[in-house]
Amino acid sequence: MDRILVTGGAGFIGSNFVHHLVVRTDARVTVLDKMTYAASPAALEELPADRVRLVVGDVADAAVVEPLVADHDIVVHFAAESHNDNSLNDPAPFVQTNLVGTFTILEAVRKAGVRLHHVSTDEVYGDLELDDPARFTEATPYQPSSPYSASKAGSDHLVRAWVRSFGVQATISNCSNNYGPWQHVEKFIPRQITNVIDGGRPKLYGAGLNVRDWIHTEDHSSAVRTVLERGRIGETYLIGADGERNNLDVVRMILRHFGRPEDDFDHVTDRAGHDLRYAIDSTKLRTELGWQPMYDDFEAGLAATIAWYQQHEDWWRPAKEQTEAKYAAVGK
Ligand code: NAD
Ligand code: TDX
Repeated sequence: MDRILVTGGAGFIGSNFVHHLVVRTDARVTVLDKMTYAASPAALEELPADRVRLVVGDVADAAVVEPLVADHDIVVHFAAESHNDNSLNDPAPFVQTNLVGTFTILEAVRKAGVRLHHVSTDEVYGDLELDDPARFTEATPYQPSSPYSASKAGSDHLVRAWVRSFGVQATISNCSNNYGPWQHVEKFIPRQITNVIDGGRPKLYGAGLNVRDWIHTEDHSSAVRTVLERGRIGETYLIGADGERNNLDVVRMILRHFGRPEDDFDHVTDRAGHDLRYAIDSTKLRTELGWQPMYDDFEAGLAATIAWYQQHEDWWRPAKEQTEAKYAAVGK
């Protein structure tokens, strides 16, 4: 039975992955999480105590990380500061957690000889033009735009260097934009859903023509498990589910779902350095490792996500007011 250490396992995607492991494998899981504003203890409730335990700690703290890593067979590294807008307001925690944290994890797996999977983002590749037929592949050059994506790009480079120079047994995945339950209300889709539930209007940055390649978080989890089980050490796999949509279309879809007029939204100040389009070509993951997404109908996945937010107001309500106050302070 594998002992798997999941960093950031109380966050949006990490907690989904922990549930996925409990249901789909017989692994014993330790979550290492600093429990920042982005963590959801509620997302880990009702998991079997003999399969999952939570250690509260910082991935950049070697005194916590090294003994913990040495006690596991695999580390899956989700922990990160994850929100682009926050990285524009204050980049410091992004450098600390995403770079120093990943460095600390790498040193620990190097010393203990433990397998690592590093979870990263398609944002490391910068952006594409709207009419560019190209999509990102594993060979696309890195060109990150924001402090967040630059810190994730740096973390990927550290992992590759530790593989090549020290023979660390690691894989990397770069995934597109996730949606689904438990995503913080600072992020685009939950922010707009909860604005509409509150009788307010969605807030679209700029013209809203920016394209994101949406994937359900369950599909991200199944892809990471596929890489753990069948991925080749030292390789990178792009994860995506052919879900390109522009932000305006997503806002209109949400408004339609609630029976509100399609133009019942506000244009607000655009994000500085706002990436135009992300698009993933996941052929390598699909053909080499045989992975396929389960959620191929975005509108149905979005409707289920809206229903989840309607049913879990007690979870998101405490974060909503403060999040909106932060946006209002910068005209968003
Ligand atoms: P999230 O912000 O919802 O969760 C991050 C988790 O990490 C939180 O539980 C937080 O408490 C924890 N954390 C933060 N700093 C920590 C530290 N120093 N030590 C220990 N724990 C710490 O993020 P998410 O959206 O679930 O993203 C998880 C990972 O997936 C990140 O590495 C992110 O870059 C990557 N990713 C996210 C997306 C997306 O669309 N959300 C897409 C591709 C890749
Ligand atoms: O209120 C909003 N209005 C708006 O138009 C917000 C919060 C966002 N947007 C736009 C910006 C983006 O074009 O929506 C799009 C999605 O924004 P975010 O949810 O902030 O995601 P993004 O910046 O694309 O990054 C996400 O995907 C890649 C995750 O937050 C990252 O962690 C992941 O790496």
